[in-house]
Amino acid sequence: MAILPILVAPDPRLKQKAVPVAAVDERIARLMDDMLETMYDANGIGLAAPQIGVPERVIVVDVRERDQPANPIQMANPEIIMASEELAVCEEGCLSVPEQYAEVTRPRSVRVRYLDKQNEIREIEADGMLGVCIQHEIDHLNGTLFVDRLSLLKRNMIMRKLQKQQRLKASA
Ligand code: GNR
Ligand code: NI
Repeated sequence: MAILPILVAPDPRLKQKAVPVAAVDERIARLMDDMLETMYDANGIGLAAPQIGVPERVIVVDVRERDQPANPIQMANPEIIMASEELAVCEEGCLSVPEQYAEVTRPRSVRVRYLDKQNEIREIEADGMLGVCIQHEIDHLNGTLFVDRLSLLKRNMIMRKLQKQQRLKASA
């Protein structure tokens, strides 16, 4: 397993659409494990392959509560096959937009079809934090960041703050 560096916006690789995997083979299974290790190391609850510079449709999530045992889900080619009409607002952050947070509106629950680590087709119904996180990760596969779902004004504000913060960090 390996901990990989996470790309930070405005890296152009975060804007590209990722391609489906042909199957979950040994290479993809290894990628899933490296992503999980990278996510845990960064204290994230989700990670998408484009965030580590891999343009393939693979995501990992673990939204367990504090003090609960690990509960990782690793998915290839995740697809939202149903979304509730009802919406919900959640405060989101992103490892690729570090230390910036904003309220994002999304469907309250989604039904997702994906390939698991054994290359088996699976479906889950996800709401709450799991639903938010899976939708956030699938957005990454389509080159979309949570800030792209905000008003232009809010997005520009966050991106300016992020770039200022990154400049300060680089000169520290
Ligand atoms: O760690 C993360 N926390 C988070 C909080 C609210 C909504 C979405 C997320 S996902 C984020 C990790 C990340 O950037 N995944 O792409
Ligand atoms: Ni993210």
